[in-house]
Amino acid sequence: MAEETIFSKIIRKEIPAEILYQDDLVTAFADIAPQAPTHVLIIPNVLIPTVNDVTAEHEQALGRLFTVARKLASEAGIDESGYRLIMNCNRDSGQEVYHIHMHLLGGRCLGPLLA
Ligand code: IU
Repeated sequence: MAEETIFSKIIRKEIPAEILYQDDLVTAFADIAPQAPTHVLIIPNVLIPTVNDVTAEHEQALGRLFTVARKLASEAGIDESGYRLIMNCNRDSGQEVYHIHMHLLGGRCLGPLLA
């Protein structure tokens, strides 16, 4: 069994976070160290440590990450100007929290991906 991270506590509302959306499959909350005017993390409620741990069972929850990203981007008014969705996997990507999460970033020009 993978070890829980602080994100499981955020899902269960055991620690405070600015939760922007929650349903039976996913939770979205504001990143505590925003890198752009809009910086939201969208996570499956089930603990999946990295993308390497994804299986077919997770397809519904992981698909939901995109529909929620789209909804939150629209609500933030950045759907037309544009935004970036990022998922890091393991050390070389800089993954810090081992509960997979989609970063939704926007509200400024983000520049080239590998800058
Ligand atoms: P990464 O993809 O694992 O590098 O991103 C982790 C993100 O989680 C990072 O942007 C942190 O600011 C963010 N975060 C958070 O929002 N709340 C927390 O309690 C912790 C990290 I720990």
